[in-house]
Amino acid sequence: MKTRLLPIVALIGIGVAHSQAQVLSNPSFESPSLSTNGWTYEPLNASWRFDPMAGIANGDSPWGRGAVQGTQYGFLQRNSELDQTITSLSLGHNYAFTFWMMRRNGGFGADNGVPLKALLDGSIVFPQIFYDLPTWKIAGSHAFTASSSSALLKFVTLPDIEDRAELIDDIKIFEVQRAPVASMVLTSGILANGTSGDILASDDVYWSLKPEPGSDQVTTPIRVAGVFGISTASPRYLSVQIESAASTGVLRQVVKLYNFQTNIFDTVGNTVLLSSDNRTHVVVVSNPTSYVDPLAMSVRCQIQVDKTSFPRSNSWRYRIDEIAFFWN
Ligand SMILES: [Ca+2]
Ligand SMILES: [Ca+2]
Ligand SMILES: [Ca+2]
Repeated sequence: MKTRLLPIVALIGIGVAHSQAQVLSNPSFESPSLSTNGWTYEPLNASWRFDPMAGIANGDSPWGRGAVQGTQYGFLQRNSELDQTITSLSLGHNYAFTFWMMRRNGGFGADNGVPLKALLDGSIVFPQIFYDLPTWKIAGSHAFTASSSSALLKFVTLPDIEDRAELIDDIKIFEVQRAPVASMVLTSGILANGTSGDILASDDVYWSLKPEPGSDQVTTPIRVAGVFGISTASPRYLSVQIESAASTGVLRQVVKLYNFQTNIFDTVGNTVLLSSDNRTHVVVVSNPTSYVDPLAMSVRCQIQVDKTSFPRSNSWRYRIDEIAFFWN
């Protein structure tokens, strides 16, 4: 088996954690201080720009039943936005953010949620998600690289349906480290072109894979297993970014992470691939510690690719331009 093991020399160093200037003002919507159970559209002096149907609420309001952090939270009703220019980013460094979301839950008229997404300078960093439950849930953005010291962070809700609103609170932006790839091994399928080292950068140099001959009825024609080293046993954030493509539009890419608490691989991502390079982001902010080997302080990732339709011909190719793994 030694010949199939293709260890990769770590090219990406682990950055030194450092104290960081505040990049986001009023991240918990505690300013301006409203009266108990009060609320207002478009509050002034909040550091955020609000659309006319977005605002801040306090405590037990027509919008919700209390904050995650402090006593106040933001709300976005129907199709609306709130945004802020974040500052003090370090050029070329990687960042991500977490926040909490839940649906409108004030018992005042309809209690319905509305799909929410987040953009950074117009690029989606949190995909549109419809979270329609009356309990706060933590959510996490993609990792993103600062291309200047400031950027516009915007939360947007759609569609424009009366009485629907989403609440948000306690946004935390933090620097993330890019983890070195300890190893990346092809455990099912055969090499068509390139080497596993080709996944280290988004440079259109590919690790190109194809199914084993005669694997028509095989459930998992291609499986890649990776190990990423991190420097903590208890991260608050993990994400995998895979830039990949398929030669046919019916290939499915399933991303799994090994759960060291239950000793099974959990499916954390499932996408149909495109014929040109596309980035898949998988973000873990709910109990990320369960995915870290507490002794080796590493994360095990598995990527499976198969065809979603019959016949399972083996004339197709799967190619990976880059796999990047981020943690905090
Ligand atoms: Ca708050
Ligand atoms: Ca590419
Ligand atoms: Ca590459």
